[in-house]
Amino acid sequence: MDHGGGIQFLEQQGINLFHVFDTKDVLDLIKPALSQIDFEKYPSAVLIGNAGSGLWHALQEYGMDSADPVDDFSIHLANQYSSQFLKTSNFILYPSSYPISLQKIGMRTGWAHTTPMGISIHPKFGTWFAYRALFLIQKKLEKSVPLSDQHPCESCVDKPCQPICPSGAVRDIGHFGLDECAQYRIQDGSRCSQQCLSRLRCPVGSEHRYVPKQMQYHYFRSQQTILRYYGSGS
Ligand code: B12
Ligand code: SF4
Ligand code: SF4
Repeated sequence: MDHGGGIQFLEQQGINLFHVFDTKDVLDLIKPALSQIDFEKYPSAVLIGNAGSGLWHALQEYGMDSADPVDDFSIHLANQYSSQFLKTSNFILYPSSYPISLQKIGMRTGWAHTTPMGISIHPKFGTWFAYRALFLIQKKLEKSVPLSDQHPCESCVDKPCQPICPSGAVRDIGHFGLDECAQYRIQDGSRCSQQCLSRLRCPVGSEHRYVPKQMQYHYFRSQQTILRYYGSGS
């Protein structure tokens, strides 16, 4: 189906990852978080994300004056795409407080694979991507065909992301130590307060690495969340 120019609009704003699901195909991951809605009304679910720095530059144009600029901009884009281009209503599942695992939903697109450092990897963009919005729409769109590219970590023989991690959190694929990482990040003198050394060492998609201000923004915010979860550290 034609998205009424909506995909081009999103691309211009730095949304370069886009996947349409039949809602029934992701219901097992969504429904436990919000059973009260009538899913029959929403036949399609759209997942959008950004890779690289395009969205960051578009955000500077849009404005960063709110408390949560990236999330607010992402909601704005999801709403514009739904109402202006598809002429339909949506129900935003993310950003929100619903406990829905974007990483698990992302795996079903075929472009996200599990790494030793937990964060998922894209065959082209490496780990330099994030999910920006997940929303249900009241229109049936043609579902996207999942990518079938090879998992980049399987052909990465040396796995340089492992030895560089100072907390020992980066082990085998699917066995990331989130607690060790988080505790290390908030220690005094941590080398990971504003960056992830393992992520920087991964060769896949390094040309799509975030620009310094973008990296600072995301690492600062996640560090604040870690401080709320794990206390103020030593
Ligand atoms: C809460 C949260 C965190 C918390 C986790 C605290 C905790 N133990 O609960 C903290 C602050 C630690 C965190 C950190 C990061 N996060 Co985070 N996080 C989330 C968030 C908002 C919710 C997770 C959740 O509760 N899911 C609901 C439950 C039902 O699903 P779940 O899969 O079982 O959830 C667990 C995992 O998601 C895990 N988790 C959360 N973040 C991360 C990151 C990694 C690398 C791993 C292994 C696990 C993990 O914690 C959850 C609870 O146990 C998700 C967005 C989302 N809605 O999925 C992003 C998300 C998972 N995080 C993401 C990212 C990028 C990061 C950071 C790299 C951010 C940064 N720049 O520092 C770091 C990674 C860790 C590191 N190396 O420092 C991305 C991952 C994208 C990708 N490519 O895979 C997500 C999907 C957000 C997004 N918009 O794309 N995060
Ligand atoms: S360095 Fe290799 S093993 Fe580590 S995340 Fe990158 S591709 Fe995967
Ligand atoms: S942020 Fe630092 S401690 Fe955490 S995984 Fe990356 S390199 Fe390891």
